[in-house]
Amino acid sequence: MSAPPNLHFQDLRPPAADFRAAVLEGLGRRPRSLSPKFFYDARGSALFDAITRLPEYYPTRTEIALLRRHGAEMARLIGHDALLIELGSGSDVKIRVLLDALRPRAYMPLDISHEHLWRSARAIAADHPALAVHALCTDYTRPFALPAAVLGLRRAAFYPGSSIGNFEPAQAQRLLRAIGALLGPDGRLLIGVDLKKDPARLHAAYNDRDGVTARFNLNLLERMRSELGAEVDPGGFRHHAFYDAEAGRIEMHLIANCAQTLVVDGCRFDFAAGEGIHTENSYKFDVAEFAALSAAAGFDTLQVWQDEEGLFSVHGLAVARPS
Ligand code: AVI
Repeated sequence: MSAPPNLHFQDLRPPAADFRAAVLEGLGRRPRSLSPKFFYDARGSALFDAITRLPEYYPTRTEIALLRRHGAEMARLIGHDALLIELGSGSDVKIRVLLDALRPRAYMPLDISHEHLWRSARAIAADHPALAVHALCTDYTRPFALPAAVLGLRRAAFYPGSSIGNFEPAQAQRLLRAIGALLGPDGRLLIGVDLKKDPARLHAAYNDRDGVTARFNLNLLERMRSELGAEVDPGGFRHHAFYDAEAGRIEMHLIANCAQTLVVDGCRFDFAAGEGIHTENSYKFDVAEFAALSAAAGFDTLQVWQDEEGLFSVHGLAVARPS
């Protein structure tokens, strides 16, 4: 299918050299770690989509139910005719629930995964011919410019999925502040935030029975092999995820089953059995805790929606006026 006339697509995806540099740096430090943003190559994005459909992974369906139930209130908070920027848009399921209620003038989905973004932006543009869709393939933690065509519009952002929890609190605060600066004085932000809960429930969500999350985690090693020509045996590592209640976060690691050597660009990285790479944190919040984080980043909380079980929340925020 060719691109619909209302779709504008800009490809500013990070160069492969970024992944290479991050791998060399991340494997060289102790403890070894890699940013979770590297999960999302085409296969990783497809595996993440599969995660969102797992019975154990409650966040996606709970957030979608909140969007369905409270979409009209959320639209009132955002207002019509805005430029709607979606961070980490991934698949288009969530925005489709809101679009009819929000009636934005222009929609700007941002995602690091090229195929994913292309597919979903094209489908949204085809189904909403009157909506200008300005898709931008980028790492949204880096500064980016808005297209000239949307500069006069009032701005709002949608940041679903609790991806904000994949950042360290200080980084999350910086990112929220940057979003506020982009949105400007009348800016509104709808953000999905996963809540603290029974650790057993959290543990199950990141250790699904079918092993999809394990494949998602191990795909990082496949990606090193296919993109960087790394010498590594993904079968020599296993997925390890647990909830650290004190830190309030899920941690994911790749652990060597027995002694392993990983070679990238002629650099050798030796792993003893049980040694690993820290691949993700996923912070969980209380509603008040997240309100404090967003306030520290310059937002006022206007409204918070959550499900009856208290699993997940969507926060409606406004850029605070300088006092
Ligand atoms: C994208 N992000 C919010 C997911 C999460 O739950 O932290 C990524 C994920 N990792 C394992 N399962 C899902």
